[in-house]
Amino acid sequence: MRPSPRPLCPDIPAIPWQEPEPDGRDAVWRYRDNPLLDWDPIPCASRIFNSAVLAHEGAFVGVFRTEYHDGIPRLHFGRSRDGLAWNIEETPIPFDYEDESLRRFHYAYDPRLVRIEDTFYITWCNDLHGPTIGVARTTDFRTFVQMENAFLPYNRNGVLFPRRIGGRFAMLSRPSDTGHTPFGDIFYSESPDMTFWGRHRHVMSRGGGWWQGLKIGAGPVPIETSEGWLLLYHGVVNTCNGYVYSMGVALLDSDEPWRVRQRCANSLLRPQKPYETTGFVPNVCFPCAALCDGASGRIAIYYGGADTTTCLAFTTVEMLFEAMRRHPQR
Ligand code: BMA
Repeated sequence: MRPSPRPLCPDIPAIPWQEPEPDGRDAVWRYRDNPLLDWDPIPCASRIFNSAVLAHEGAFVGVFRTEYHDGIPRLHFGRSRDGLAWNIEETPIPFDYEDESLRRFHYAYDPRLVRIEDTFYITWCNDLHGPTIGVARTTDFRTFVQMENAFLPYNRNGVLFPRRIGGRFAMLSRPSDTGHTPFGDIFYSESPDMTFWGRHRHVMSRGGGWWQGLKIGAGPVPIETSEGWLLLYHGVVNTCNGYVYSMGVALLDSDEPWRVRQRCANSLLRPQKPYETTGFVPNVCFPCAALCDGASGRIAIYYGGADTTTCLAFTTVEMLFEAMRRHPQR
């Protein structure tokens, strides 16, 4: 018998968790009290969604896509004791700048948050005369330094790996256009210093099942396992009623993550509940963060619902592998 895949990540004893329903058939199941954040979550904002969460010092921290009443998204910092109830700051993260020319703000959205060695990095969709990948670092969640944008425009869904690979920082991203991009595949890039990015590799393309026929983009920071990196990602189909965003999973090679080892042909989470099908943009499940407890293999996925709500869903390392085994994409 093959040994079961082991998560290679720190333990999070306090990871938010609910068991699936006894008759549950799905590899991913929703938190029963979703959404965590609903309309008008803080006075300055009508919606908080597509946000990033990390376990930190026995509790949880997050960077939140906070949509103001002028419709412009900004990044806010938040804390939670249990990963469920969030205390989100009333003002945007006050970035310092590594270089003064970075001091321009038009919008900031879809953050990801990762710890690499002793530093925490935020990546997000930033404006550089069109969308690209903004990067910032902090060591204490008090002082945040915005660094060089990773790429030329146009690009979205910049997701760092949680450790160096082959001695270099590594990032997934999705080259795009200036608007609602009707195409898109996932690429891999490396950097020796978080400033200069290169050695770009193609990772995987849209296509296969219709749910991911239009475009795909990396979701949460990849989860390291004994078999490779588990990548949760979003896939989009263009329907006669607009784009529909679902979530899928693939396994990337440990040392050469541009090589796809396995990929599930089916979506694992599709817009279905009212807080996913109805909102500012209907029919969106958009994962941006996943906590994984190394001891149990439990995974808590944070995703945006309908560009309006912050939601939570659960799975395990084992169940994601099982889904890829049962429904392989060929
Ligand atoms: C994408 C991004 C996401 C959003 C999605 C659906 O292009 O802007 O932030 O959730 O569209 O509107």
